[in-house]
Amino acid sequence: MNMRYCYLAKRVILALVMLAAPMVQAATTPPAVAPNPLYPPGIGWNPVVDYTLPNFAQSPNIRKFVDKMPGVGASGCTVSSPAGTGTCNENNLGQYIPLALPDQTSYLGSDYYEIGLKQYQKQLHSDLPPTLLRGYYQKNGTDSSLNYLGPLILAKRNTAVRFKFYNELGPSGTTGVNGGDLFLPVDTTIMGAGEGPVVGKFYTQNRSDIHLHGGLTPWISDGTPHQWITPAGDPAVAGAPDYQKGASFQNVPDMVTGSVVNGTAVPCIGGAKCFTPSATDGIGTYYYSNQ
Ligand SMILES: [Cu+2]
Repeated sequence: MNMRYCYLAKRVILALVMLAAPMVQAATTPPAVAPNPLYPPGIGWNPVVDYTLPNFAQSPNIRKFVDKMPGVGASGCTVSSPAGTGTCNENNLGQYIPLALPDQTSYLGSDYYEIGLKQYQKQLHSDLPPTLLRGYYQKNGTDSSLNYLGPLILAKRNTAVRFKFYNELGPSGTTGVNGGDLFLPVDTTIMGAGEGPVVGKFYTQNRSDIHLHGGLTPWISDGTPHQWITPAGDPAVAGAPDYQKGASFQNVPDMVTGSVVNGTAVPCIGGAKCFTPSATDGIGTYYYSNQ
């Protein structure tokens, strides 16, 4: 092929590409989306976005700076009605960050919290409908509300924080507000997200784990990728121990009954707070040194 022919061929290909472009556009004419009555014109669902397709432009158009940041609400605070002037320092949508209340008597020298994980909905902006979220709340305090980003735990240097953590997500195979399957697509080809040790049996999408950065945390409480737990009684993992708790999951020895470390029985301090662990209890205990 001589140079001139090659040049011509390139021009033809270019022309074809340019011709093809408008045709592709015509084939993907934005679908008719009914205006959302919740929102004034210019706000709300964008008519040129097809919200039925998986993409990363799912949010409607929203206004800037219309909602206040949620403040921190101390134990015993109240949200006003309408929201915005209560003692929880909540914003106009009623959101605030609950200050977790430490139990300082069950494990002397430690701040002890019982924390639950649930799926819930929250309106994150005045121009958005409620968003489905997963998050934490305190079970042993006075405020068990589900607030994004969950309770605030004020820790002090050299005072350990202990958790009894409950995975209370819904059962596998269910979706919706109380569902256990993730509401986002899961790429099961990523290591740890798909098949477990049993061929054809997948790890569940309601596993959870807690991880703290920068606290000189012992490895058993470090929330590594193999230390997840599943909710109590999830039918998808019945009779399959490898799928109930991660392979390197460990409880804090003195927070459970019957723990033996290096051949010595570990005394269970704070008697009432100790429990008899099982692979299906949906519970994990954590110790953060905060050193
Ligand atoms: Cu980290």
